[in-house]
Amino acid sequence: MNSCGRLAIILAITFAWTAPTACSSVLDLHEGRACQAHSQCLYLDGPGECVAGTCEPPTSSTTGDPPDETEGHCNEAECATTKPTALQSSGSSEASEMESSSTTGLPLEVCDGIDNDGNDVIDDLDAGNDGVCDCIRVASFGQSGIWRGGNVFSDWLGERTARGVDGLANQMITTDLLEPYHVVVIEDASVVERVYGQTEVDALHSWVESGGGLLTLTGYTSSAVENDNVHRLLAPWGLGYGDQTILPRQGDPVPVTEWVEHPLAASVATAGFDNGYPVVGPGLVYARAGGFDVGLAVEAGEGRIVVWGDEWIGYTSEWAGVPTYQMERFWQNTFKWLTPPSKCQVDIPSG
Ligand SMILES: [Ca+2]
Ligand SMILES: [Ca+2]
Ligand SMILES: [Ca+2]
Repeated sequence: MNSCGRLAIILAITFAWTAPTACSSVLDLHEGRACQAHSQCLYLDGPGECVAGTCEPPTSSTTGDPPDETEGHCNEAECATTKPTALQSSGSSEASEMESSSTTGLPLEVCDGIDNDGNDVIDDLDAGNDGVCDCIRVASFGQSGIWRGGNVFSDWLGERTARGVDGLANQMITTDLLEPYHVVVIEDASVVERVYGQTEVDALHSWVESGGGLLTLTGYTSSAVENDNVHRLLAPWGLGYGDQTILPRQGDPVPVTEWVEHPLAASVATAGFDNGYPVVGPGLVYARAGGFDVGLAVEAGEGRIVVWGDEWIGYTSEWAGVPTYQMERFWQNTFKWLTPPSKCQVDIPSG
């Protein structure tokens, strides 16, 4: 199958087969991406391979014969009337599972907005067993920080999901723009070059109350106006940040070690913090450090909000070589809790 057919498959699966296409090739979700294991290479036609640190397509030995066009692999009409191909990855054992499921007729979960396997959870797929739903849709507004290495939303999340994050930067926040996403992250909102308008505030408020998951970060610049824009977005819930910066690092980042029992804090003992702001407003303070509230969990209508007082957790270097920090688990918990309970819920592996 050529590249056009591959694109047809993912478009058909993701958007419930709304895009008519002609057959031509297999979609390689992680073609050419950096990897450390086969499980990080997601392909639709079977498990990919991690060769010399780069994802490569499935070999013929793992995929078998090219799929017949009548088996849901080509155009809209055919895919809509036959069983879709699973978003599959992660080694030969899972390839066997896919074959077994085809044999028994049990449907496989795919990223299509439908509960294919009938377990009452939509799109609960984690082929790599990395604790992050492959089908999760995440968008970020604002700008990532530059003070440490790596961006959790682009590299770490990209390796664990089919779509990674859509960086929407300074786009206008509208109901239509937000609609496809499970989780929205507000990064440095002081750089969007405008004050968020009331229609944007209302759109985000409505989206959260209808089941969206919102995460806000701060502490990027220590500017007096840094929080003005994010405060506009959080105002409908009376949430925000204090005025004074707190907890600058003294050598190492300040360890956050006070956690309450909550899914966001499960198996997390320490996270790092450096020069952020205290969180304020009605909600559950789930993390504290140095006498300050630094993490707030809020249930808002059918949606959820996490207000975190710093941006330091956004750098993947935050946990690299620091075994005393459980930042990876922090993020697995955060994406899981912010995702609606009936969608994209996958188990987080222990350890
Ligand atoms: Ca399901
Ligand atoms: Ca599904
Ligand atoms: Ca995953």
